[in-house]
Amino acid sequence: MLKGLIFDLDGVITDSAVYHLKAWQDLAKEIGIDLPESFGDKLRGLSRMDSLEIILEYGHKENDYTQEEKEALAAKKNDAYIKAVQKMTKADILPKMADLLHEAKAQGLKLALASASKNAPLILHQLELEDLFDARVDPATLKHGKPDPEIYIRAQELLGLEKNEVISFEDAPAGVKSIKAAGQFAVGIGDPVVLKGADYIVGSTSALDLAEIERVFKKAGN
Ligand code: G16
Ligand code: MG
Repeated sequence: MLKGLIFDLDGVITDSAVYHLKAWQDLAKEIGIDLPESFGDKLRGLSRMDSLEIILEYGHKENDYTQEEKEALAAKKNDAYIKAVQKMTKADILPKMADLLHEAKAQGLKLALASASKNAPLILHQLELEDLFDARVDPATLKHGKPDPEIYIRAQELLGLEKNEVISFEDAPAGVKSIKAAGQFAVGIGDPVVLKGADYIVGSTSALDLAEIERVFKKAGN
């Protein structure tokens, strides 16, 4: 029986990916790497340091920096990113998402956040959504990033639920892999080809319908 919903943040609740990409592009430019817009999709769901690594590899500069220098680069990107996030308001919540969260709450479902972002508390505050969530995984406490199942297993445990009692929402292939490796029902938001491992897929949050998702979840034997 369905008892809880688990959400990724970036790309599911709000489109912070555009701000991540802009901050990475500015940083990359400073060190001589020209990051195309299409790189944004590669960064989805990856931790800050994993994002920096793939950017340096893309620019053939992965061996040019010490760990300390890499941390300084990541911190610089984060400072720029936080400035952008501080301008976010509840108008930045993706279409239908606020309705879905409130509908779920009204049904008595528990809600958890499974975001790789260390800035998730600040973003939830800006979006005025922090009070809706019963639990939030602190990514600083995780050993592995997505696609490892750790973050979705932790979110489910924080809610005190079993894997067949939750539905998890993701926009990134790494995130869908993480949900499926955790043995949970995955709702993918985005391109069906890219998110093909998910149990139910919508093109965008505008197409989300909680009653329909619950119907498919039950039909799948949950
Ligand atoms: C998000 C983004 C990633 C970002 C990560 C870490 O993950 O999709 O691009 O690198 O958070 O963010 P921060 O640098 O703020 O800690 P998610 O899991 O919310 O999609
Ligand atoms: Mg995401």
